[in-house]
Amino acid sequence: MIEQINQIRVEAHSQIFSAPDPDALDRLRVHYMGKKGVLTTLLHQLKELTPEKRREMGAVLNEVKTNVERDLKQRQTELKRVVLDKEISSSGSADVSLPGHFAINSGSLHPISLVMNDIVQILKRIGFSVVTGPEVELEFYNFEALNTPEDHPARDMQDTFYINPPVLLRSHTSPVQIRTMKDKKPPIQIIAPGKVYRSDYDLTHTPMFHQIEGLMVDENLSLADLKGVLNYLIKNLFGTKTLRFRPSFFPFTEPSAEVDMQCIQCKGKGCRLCKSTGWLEIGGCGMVHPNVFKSVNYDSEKYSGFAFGMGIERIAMLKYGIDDLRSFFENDIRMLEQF
Ligand code: 2NM
Repeated sequence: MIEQINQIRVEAHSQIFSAPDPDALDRLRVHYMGKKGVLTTLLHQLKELTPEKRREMGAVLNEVKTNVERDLKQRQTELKRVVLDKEISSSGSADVSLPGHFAINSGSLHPISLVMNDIVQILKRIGFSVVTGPEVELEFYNFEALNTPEDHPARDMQDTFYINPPVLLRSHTSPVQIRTMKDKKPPIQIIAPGKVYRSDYDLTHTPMFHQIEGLMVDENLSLADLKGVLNYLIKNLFGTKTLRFRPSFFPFTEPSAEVDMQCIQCKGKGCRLCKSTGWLEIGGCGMVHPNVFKSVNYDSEKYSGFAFGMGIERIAMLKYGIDDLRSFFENDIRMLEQF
């Protein structure tokens, strides 16, 4: 029996490693390890031996069996590689355009960024340029130059985040317009998008939110030009052109107005979204106040200008039908991946 086992040991190894393909290898597996395979048969024959011989032969046989199993496994791995190499070389090269084995999650833009980009791109088409400025500002650019008096409620500690007076977090992006006007002579046609900060936190207010403001200064600009720009913007953003201007007050514009858009849900008939008014407030606007021009050394006899501003969160809620402001700031992937 020992000669037989030793012969198998030598033969099996060389046969396994010269098996040309997976089918030939499988036939060898059956030949040695199968139910009627040569190793299995020998194992059955052990019981005909004396206990002493059985123990001796059993140990040798088990060692050979383990080696054959290991050789089969190793050759299988080698042959898989051979088959794959053959497939790749017969097709000329690997097809790198094949989809991967795993779904890769791609990122997407935050709805606030989407709306911001939309508005910027729409206004760029009619000649506006984007300008940015610091979020940590000085009282001068945030209030004083904007004709906002010392005792104006907006300057109150309760509404504005003061870092160390006169240093504060800007409460609107208008200081960017002031900086631009101090730098450049008219004509000016700019938009200032960015983050702004106010000490306010409830269902409809967050201490940080996003704004975009526009400013145009030239000779002979009028309210008609302002209305033209806003009509164009809202037509391209929401598909409606029906706007309403309600008289209002801002320290930096005169006259000033709140801008309402006809309700996009009920088309003005009245619904829950517009609280039965038929209108949705989308921003504010006005003609630049002469005192603002004075603070940037523009001649208000020669130049006139209009400005407008809107909150991006509010626009995004209307555009995408989002009813909870807080969902913008929670970064819940189930909300974000819908955009
Ligand atoms: C608004 C509403 C009305 C505005 C004014 C200016 C500046 F710098 F030219 F005076 N920038 N932005 C303005 C005017 C902003 O947002 C609701």
